[in-house]
Amino acid sequence: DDGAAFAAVDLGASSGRVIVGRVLGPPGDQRVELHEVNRFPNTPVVVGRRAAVSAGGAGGADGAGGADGAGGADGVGGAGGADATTLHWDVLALYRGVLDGLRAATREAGTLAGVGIDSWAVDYGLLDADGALLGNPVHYRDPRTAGVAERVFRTVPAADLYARTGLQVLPFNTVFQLVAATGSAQLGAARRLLLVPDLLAYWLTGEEGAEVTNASTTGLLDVTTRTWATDLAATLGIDAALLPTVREAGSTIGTVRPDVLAAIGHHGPLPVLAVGSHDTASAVVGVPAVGERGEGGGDFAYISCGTWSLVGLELDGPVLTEASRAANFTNELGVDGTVRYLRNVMGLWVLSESIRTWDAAGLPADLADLLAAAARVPALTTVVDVDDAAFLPPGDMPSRIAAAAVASGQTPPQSQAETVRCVLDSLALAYRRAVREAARLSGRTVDVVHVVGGGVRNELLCQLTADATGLPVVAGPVEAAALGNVLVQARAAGVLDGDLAALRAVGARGQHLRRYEPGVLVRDESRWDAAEARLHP
Ligand code: LFR
Repeated sequence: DDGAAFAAVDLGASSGRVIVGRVLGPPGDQRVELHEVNRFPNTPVVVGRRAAVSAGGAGGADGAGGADGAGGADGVGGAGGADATTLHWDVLALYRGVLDGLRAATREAGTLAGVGIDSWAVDYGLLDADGALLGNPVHYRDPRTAGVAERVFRTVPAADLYARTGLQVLPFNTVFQLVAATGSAQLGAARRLLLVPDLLAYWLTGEEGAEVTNASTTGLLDVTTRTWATDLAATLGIDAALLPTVREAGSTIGTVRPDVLAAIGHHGPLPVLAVGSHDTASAVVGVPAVGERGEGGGDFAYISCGTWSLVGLELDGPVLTEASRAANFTNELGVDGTVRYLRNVMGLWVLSESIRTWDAAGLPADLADLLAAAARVPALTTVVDVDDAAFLPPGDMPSRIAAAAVASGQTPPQSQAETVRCVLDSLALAYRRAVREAARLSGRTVDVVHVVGGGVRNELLCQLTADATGLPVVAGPVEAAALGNVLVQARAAGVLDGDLAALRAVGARGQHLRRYEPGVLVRDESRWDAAEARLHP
């Protein structure tokens, strides 16, 4: 028996992939086998444009709209004039990669039982009244949102926003992007906003909607009712009619259109199933935590480690305290009514952007070589606060790391190896901070840390994470998001059943997991506190 086959589309900030997931084995002993059938680069593109003369007009309430001239369509880098640029996603290239992948998946599986789509969060496409896409989606790293959050807080205080949405403040939250775009011709012509996975699902099926896990990253969703905060949108001058009906993971979005079926060579109906469409939500489903909670009766923490590192806990309900807000913890919604209580740590972006910088300068840029060299650098020589907003935009990363070291009174890294080691030590330090704060703020005890995603391959980082958190780390799988995507589809299709723990037990079977014990590279735990004190004296 080949088992039912599902296609998982998983789009990350640097690449997209289509993975066939088969559910194999008899009931009670089922497992999932993943096979990647297409991988394609996700390369953002900078495009010049004529800056709008004035953003005013359609702006929202006082200070939130573009009427003060500091925001709106003219806000990018404050440039103005003809040299304004925007950083875009190449969403049609991604859609082509999806179609190519679904064709390959069909060839491999014969018949697919479902398709599920997840991607990074917050970004969206706008449709006009004919359902046509209005321009390429803007990348969340585009600087158009600089200073927007602070302006919004003058209309709706940060504490009120948090009480309602439970969301951490990241400059690129959808709500801030929309306020930045207020008054633009494009937003004026828009009739529908679809988050990236929902946009691709719309192209496959013709059905519009907003899957709730990803909708929870917009800053426009009520974290308690899991529905749009339409009054909040109105207060900020955002047309709530743009927002489509919310749907939960596990529901059926629709069936693939006949023309698309023909294009991918699939015979027979093919349902598109809603999964945790925020990649982090699917990755958390894919965490191979077995047993009720963590190992010793406490909770498991997770680090979904890719371009970003999402560090936190799975909870039954949100934590909306002032202490939680001050610590910038987010309550993103998870599958099955759960809350993903976590913080965004800047992640492997800091490393990959350093390598990109070196490569462009003709310096050695082989990841494996650099990691091997970094392993020989003494631990905790230099640390930086990776969560500093200075590291968010694309560009020369090593210089920014050096500047941050100097600003905190440390000697900057003297070589590429020292820079890489600084990044890894600093990430581990940030994980320590986030795991501890998540536990403290939610009143939980953590006894194991699961690392999933591409970071699993970085053995030095995994070991440092165990050392820094003082907890065992269980690393794997790399493709946790695709695994969680397939598990939720399989349950929706009736191939699996049970709660998240049951799905995780299926997902964990047959995974090659690696365990790292704490105290191996840095034996004395207090050294991490000393390093922390250099950053936050
Ligand atoms: C990870 C992720 C994060 C989100 C960031 C931007 O891929 O989805 O969860 O904060 O990308 O969308």
